[in-house]
Amino acid sequence: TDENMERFRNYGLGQFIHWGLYAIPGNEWEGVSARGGAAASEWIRSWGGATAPKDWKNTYDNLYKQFNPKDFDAKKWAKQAKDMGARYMIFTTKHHDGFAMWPTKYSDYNISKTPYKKDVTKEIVDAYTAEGIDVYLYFSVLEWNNPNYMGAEPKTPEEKEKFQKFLDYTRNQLLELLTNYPQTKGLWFDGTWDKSWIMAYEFTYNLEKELRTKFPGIIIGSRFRNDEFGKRHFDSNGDILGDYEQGWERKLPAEFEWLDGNTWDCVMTVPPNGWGYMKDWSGLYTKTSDDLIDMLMHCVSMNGNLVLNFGPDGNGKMHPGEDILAKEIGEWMKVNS
Ligand code: JFZ
Repeated sequence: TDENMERFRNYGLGQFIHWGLYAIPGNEWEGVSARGGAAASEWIRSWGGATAPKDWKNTYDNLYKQFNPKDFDAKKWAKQAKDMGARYMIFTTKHHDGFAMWPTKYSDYNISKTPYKKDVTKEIVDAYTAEGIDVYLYFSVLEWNNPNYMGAEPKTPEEKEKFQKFLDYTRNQLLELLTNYPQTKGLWFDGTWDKSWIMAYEFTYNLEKELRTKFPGIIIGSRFRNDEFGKRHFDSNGDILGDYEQGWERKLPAEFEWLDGNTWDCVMTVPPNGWGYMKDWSGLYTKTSDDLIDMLMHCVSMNGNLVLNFGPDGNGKMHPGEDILAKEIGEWMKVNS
């Protein structure tokens, strides 16, 4: 609805939270820590070369047996986000590893099978909503460990059947999420760059309509539907896909004329790259609160939102560096926003 979109355009600052099984290794595998641009901690399962986890099916994929975040306190996170001045947040309900942070009926690979058992997504949605912070759900369509997932275009009848199962599963999970967590204001999609998803254009077109009918007012990011135009997420009429453009990732937009009249967000990491918990920030250029406030002003002056990422550890605690940034940004926001 126009009202919801108006609200979106006025958020300014948001908080992203990447939290999943990858928080446990924290960017280190058997003593090796990858550095630099490609070393995103949430990608550890598929790191290449010397830092690649050996035998990830028996190692990484079993991390859920250790997931027991004793320090997790959604109310504390929400209070911190509120004090920082965030008006919305995006939570990773399922990243590329396919592990669901809610007790989904459609896969066993989910939070209820961990020693922790509790539905962290519900706790997060409730706590942030109680603080008056709008909640958006991050959802990766791509899954590394799902035999029905296909990166390439499904060709044989068998492949087509499998992929159809995957599409049904995706639809079920999205309907389930929006049903379970009715306070959800919107969706932030990811992992839609593979050819198989691009080919599923009609499926996403129909599903987008279904979601809008069943959950009126839901705000859908542009990265849900993808097509051959790639990163810009336009459809063939040149119209932007979804309600807002999810186009800016770790860099600020400079394409002034193109942004005109559009609605967008820019998501930002503290380290150069890496969204999940990174134990060791040493030797990396991490952004300061001054850097981030400059970025926020840049985005807001162009009618966009800056969404600052936090990657809590396997126990549910924020990185100490993130605690400092949240506090410093909050102090600035109190005076200036
Ligand atoms: C994706 C994820 O792979 C990553 O782990 C993280 O969750 C991030 C928020 O999203 O990474 C991307 C996706 C798309 C682009 C760049 C990084 N892109 O379109 O430039």
